[in-house]
Amino acid sequence: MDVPSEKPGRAAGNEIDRPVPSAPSNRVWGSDAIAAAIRALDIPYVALNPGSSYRGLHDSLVNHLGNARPRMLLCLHEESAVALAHGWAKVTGRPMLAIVHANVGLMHATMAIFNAWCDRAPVIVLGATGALDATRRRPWIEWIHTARDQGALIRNFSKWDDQPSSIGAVQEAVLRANMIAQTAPKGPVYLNFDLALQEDEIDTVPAMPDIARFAPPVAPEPGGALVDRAAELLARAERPVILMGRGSRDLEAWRRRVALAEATGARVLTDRKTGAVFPTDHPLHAPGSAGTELIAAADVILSLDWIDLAGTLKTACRGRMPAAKVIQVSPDQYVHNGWSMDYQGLPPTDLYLLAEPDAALPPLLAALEKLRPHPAALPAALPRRAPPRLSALDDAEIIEVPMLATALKAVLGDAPATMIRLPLSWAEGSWEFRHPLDFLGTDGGGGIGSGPGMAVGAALALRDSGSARLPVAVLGDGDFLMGVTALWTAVHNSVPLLVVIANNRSFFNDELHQERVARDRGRPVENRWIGQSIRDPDIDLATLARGQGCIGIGPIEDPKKLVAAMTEAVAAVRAGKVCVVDVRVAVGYDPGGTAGILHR
Ligand SMILES: Cc1ncc(C[n+]2csc(CCOP(=O)(O)OP(=O)(O)O)c2C)c(N)n1
Ligand SMILES: [Mg+2]
Repeated sequence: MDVPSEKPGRAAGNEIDRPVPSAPSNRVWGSDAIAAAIRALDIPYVALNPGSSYRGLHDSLVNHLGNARPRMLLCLHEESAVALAHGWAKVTGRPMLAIVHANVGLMHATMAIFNAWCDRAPVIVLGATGALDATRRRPWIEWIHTARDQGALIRNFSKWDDQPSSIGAVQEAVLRANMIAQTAPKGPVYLNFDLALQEDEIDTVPAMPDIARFAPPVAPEPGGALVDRAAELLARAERPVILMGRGSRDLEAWRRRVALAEATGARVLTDRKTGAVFPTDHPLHAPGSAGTELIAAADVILSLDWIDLAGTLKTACRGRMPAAKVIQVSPDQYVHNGWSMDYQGLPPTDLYLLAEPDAALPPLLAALEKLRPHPAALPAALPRRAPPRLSALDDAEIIEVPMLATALKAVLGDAPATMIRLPLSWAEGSWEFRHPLDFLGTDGGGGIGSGPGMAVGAALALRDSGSARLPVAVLGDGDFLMGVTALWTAVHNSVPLLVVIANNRSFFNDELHQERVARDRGRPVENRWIGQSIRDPDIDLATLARGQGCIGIGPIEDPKKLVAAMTEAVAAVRAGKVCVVDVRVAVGYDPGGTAGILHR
């Protein structure tokens, strides 16, 4: 039996899981070359759950590279590993690595890959297969974990996959994966390494080509007559509306979006499916509840990669074609395929800039400035909703979801926070977004269970960037319970994170669906909770958190105790801890809320 000569463990600071150094040797294996190719990407972490199909690569990452750049983030489920990488990408815009075992590991990872695909998030997933050469396969296990075409499992919702069959081909595949994942529309890619290729001894680890010569392309700026025409339409518009959809976390891009709105005087709608792209307290920002009316009355609609433009227009215009001229700015069509309908309906488009909005704004702004050198006069802000006042917590019997915002705000004041995730039950207007990192959007693919993993990945990226922002994820109890073990990875790696659970003890979204069906069919609506409610026994979520080394607070049921609970939690996170606050909330959704506008 191998006995480690030194206890595995924690060194100072972030340097944990440090391996005992290997004795000097000239012997190298294929997986050392694969690890060296991965190292060239200079990605700090690889989130993984182990498996024998990549035991060669695992050894190389630990013993050849010394578990540094990339350093392993052990996850307790493959879905969390990919969700971690997705959360990281939401903050940085760049890919993290995830490794999943042959067949079964990839199968566990599929929903998270689908979420990344729908969210247009770059993630590099690595995996393995038992030797494709059948004479080299160990009996049983390597046969069940070998598939002729493993990438087929996820090909319909990933941008590219490969199974390179030589070390030279591995180098090229790693470089190509890095480029494709980061070329808009961004998305997940998958590389599958043959076990024999990993485990064969080789003479030397070949040098990698200069990575700078294989950088992802810079997003092209559109130009010419199309941009001029778009600027003319916007300059002449009397009732323009901008639908601000997908956008980066870049502050300059944020300022340009504000400048565009102010140059045109357009009302701006935002969507909670995407991260913060426009200040929600700007006088031009319109609440989602005003969306239908604004869109129906608009004469020009500018969509900046708005998710589901066709659905939004259809709902607002009650099934009719919009009277407004529609300008679409989006590169999304490049990844539409025949399997996934996440491309949504086909929107009527009068002018199409097949470009990333962040790249289209500089030329569009320049063209607008020539036509309209002075910004439009700002109209009065539309009426907005606000979270309940702090005093409401003293009078209430039961905690309503908007009170979570009230209590958090009371504790945080103006200190910066990143709302990594907000639950389905979150009411619009509860929290203002004034910076691109104030909110990171949702899961992308509507896959419940991604919340905890994405929260850990995003919190890690915030920690590593030296951000003073408090990382906060407000999760539904259903979402939390499906992905809860992701939190162990945060504790093990000392990633501060606050998780507040809007615990209605139900998969409540679906209670509403059952209610609707029962109503339509004249059946008893009071049965809507059966097969939906998570009670008898009620789950003690704080205990699940404590069991993994987090600080667990709750269940909090009394509104008067909410501020004290949040105060304790925020202090714990500021001291570097992972803290979970289980808040038992009233069932119910905000009618105008959730997806921001028009979607349910
Ligand atoms: C993987 C997965 N399973 C099931 C669903 C269907 N679904 C959508 S919302 C939801 C309920 C989520 O519960 P919770 O996170 O507690 O939020 P709540 O609706 O209670 O506010 C479910 C089950 C889904 N979207 N994804
Ligand atoms: Mg719930």
